[in-house]
Amino acid sequence: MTKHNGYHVAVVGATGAVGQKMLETLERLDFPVASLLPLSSKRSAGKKVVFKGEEITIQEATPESFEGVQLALFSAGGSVSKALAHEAVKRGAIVVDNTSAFRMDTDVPLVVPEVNEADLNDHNGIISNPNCSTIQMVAALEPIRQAFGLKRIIVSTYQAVSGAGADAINEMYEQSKQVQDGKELTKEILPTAGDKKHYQIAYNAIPQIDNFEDNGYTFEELKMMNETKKIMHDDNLHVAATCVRLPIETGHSESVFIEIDKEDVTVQDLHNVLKDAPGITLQDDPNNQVYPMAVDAMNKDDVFVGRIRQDLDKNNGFHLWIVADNLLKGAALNSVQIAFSLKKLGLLDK
Ligand code: NAP
Ligand code: 12T
Repeated sequence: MTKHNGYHVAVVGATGAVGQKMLETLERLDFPVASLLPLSSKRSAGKKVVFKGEEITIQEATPESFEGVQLALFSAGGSVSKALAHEAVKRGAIVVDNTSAFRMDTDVPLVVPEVNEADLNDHNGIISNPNCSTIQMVAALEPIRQAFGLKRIIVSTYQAVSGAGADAINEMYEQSKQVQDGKELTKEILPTAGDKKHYQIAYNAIPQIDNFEDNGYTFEELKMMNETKKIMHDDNLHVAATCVRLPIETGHSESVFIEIDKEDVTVQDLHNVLKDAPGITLQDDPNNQVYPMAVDAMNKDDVFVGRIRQDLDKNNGFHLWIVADNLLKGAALNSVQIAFSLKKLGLLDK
């Protein structure tokens, strides 16, 4: 029956910055949805979302919510995923989880379809969507790795506030206004809701995303480092990250240095590899001031790559600038693409 009418789909966190984009993306890409179940906390239960022109009442997410659900897209934070993802799987659903709850579990595929779609075949009910900053980086670097090998990545990020949720977007705009009006600033969320101190994001740059770990890296930085090795199936790849939050609504940018495995590769060779790569748009024409920018990437599906330069000291070193919409390719779109891949591989119809 479902083959013809589509699937029974739940979106957990449907009122959130990512959840809203999941609903939009399922509709825009015409994923076959037989029924849509928007779930949230008690706070938003009873409110309505619009899906394909129809108003649907949001329900509180409970274990029983998942009876009859075939596909559940989770984006309501790690604790919600830990409490409910297995409940959904127990009831027959496949879970695509946007949180960091299960990403490094050995029995959970961590998937960017352009890079490692086949890993989906090994799933045990839960599939993890990588961190937003990881996704756009591996999507751009995998074609280079395939062609020339990859030894090392050093990345610095310039991340938008929408990655930290709807409340963080509001905090940035409120503070911007407070600065302009000469008022005292409200500082409640950024750099990260779960930490002790909160700093101004308006007109600032904050070198902290997520909490600090004992080794001095933030968890966001470690996510990029560990997830990249897992997705590329290469424990010997050297990866180091510095993650910074900027007062940008949406669109993460990354300055990336790579060392490839071949000598005598040129910028033109990298252009040739990237210009036909799936999900990548090359924007690299310095003579005409063409390069990717966050404001241009907003609401776009692709990952944008430019500023490609050969290192002047290291023949096998290259510098790139990689930009994507963190709520789309970084989160909702990648999850919906995973859903399409599951369908293509016949994994949703079991
Ligand atoms: P957000 O705008 O703050 O939205 C949070 C959503 O979670 C809301 O829909 C909220 O519902 C729901 N929620 C909160 N507590 C809940 C509970 N106990 N039970 C059910 N639903 C609950 O956050 P967001 O930016 O959309 O991000 C949500 C999560 O997605 C993040 O915590 C993170 O784990 C993940 N994420 C991943 C990436 C990535 O890199 N791939 C990027 C961004 C976010 P109410 O309306 O009822 O409060
Ligand atoms: N703290 O799902 O704050 O790993 O931008 C994504 C984004 C965690 C995640 C952020 C975060 C994730 C953020």
